Amino acid sequence: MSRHLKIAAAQLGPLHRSDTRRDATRRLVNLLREAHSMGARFVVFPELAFTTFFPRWWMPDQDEVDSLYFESTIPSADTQPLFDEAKRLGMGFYIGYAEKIEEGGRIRRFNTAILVAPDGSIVGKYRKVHLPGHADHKPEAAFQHLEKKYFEVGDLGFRVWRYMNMIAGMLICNDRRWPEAFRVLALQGAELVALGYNTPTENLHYPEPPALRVHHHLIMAQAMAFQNATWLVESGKCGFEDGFRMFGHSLIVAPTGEIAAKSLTEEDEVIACNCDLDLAADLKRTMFNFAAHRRPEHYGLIVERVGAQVTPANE
Ligand code: CDT
Repeated sequence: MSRHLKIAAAQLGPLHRSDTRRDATRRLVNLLREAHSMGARFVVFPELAFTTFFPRWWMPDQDEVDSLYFESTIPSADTQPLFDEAKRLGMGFYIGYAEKIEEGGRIRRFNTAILVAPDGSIVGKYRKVHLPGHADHKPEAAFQHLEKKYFEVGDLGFRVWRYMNMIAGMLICNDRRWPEAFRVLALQGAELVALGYNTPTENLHYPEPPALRVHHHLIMAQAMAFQNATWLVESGKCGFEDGFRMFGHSLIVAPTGEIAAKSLTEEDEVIACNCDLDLAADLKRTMFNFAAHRRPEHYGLIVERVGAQVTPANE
């Protein structure tokens, strides 16, 4: 008998700088209830889901940044209602937040996601590895993308968990552009990858049609799911946050690479799909039977070399 799990992506519309964590939590609880009413048992929320996408702002006062945007405990008094409601409804979820910890006598900050079980326990944690953007102030730019200033590179690697009768992995936003991240999860048998994102509609670096940015988002999701024979659930925070637009297009992609569900708005919106977790099995047995077909003896450069180096012609 095949395994099915009804999974939802709960997209968030804009959160402005004036919105509090309590405001965000209230909306997340509403989305959770809506997902439950649609029959979902697992919900994927966005990256940095309790606050506005603050890396767009240059803020020199780190104490202010910490108090406004970072969580030193999860759940906190403000975010607890989401955890309580999920437990009451018997639902699991993925959610992203800005994590601040004290370790070895120093403060560390990560862009983090957790997997929460239907009993309310936190079963998995992932800290974002691919931090896009820059660390310096670019006053000439329309907005900043300061993930390299506000976060350290994640130190927990790419892991999977046995969770809700499946093998689930986590990634965060920019990770979705890197095939290596998906492949490391797939090599551990991932059947589902959960991913939250915040993606500006405008390209910070050069002019680019917004439709092209969405096109890249969609083809990446379809390719990563198919080539790694996994379900992929991507949930965005979107719309105009204090005038800065981010695109929606949250989606659920089947291991066949087909889009099974996609959001239509740039507001709070839930999409869901009854996912056949065994759908990947045929692909994992045949075309993407890694054990039979991969040739890692020829992939050495993937881990030996970071940036491209051009070999002189014909050598
Ligand atoms: N949040 C995040 O990682 N956003 C990036 C924007 C890249 S442009 C500097 C993304 O890949 O969607």
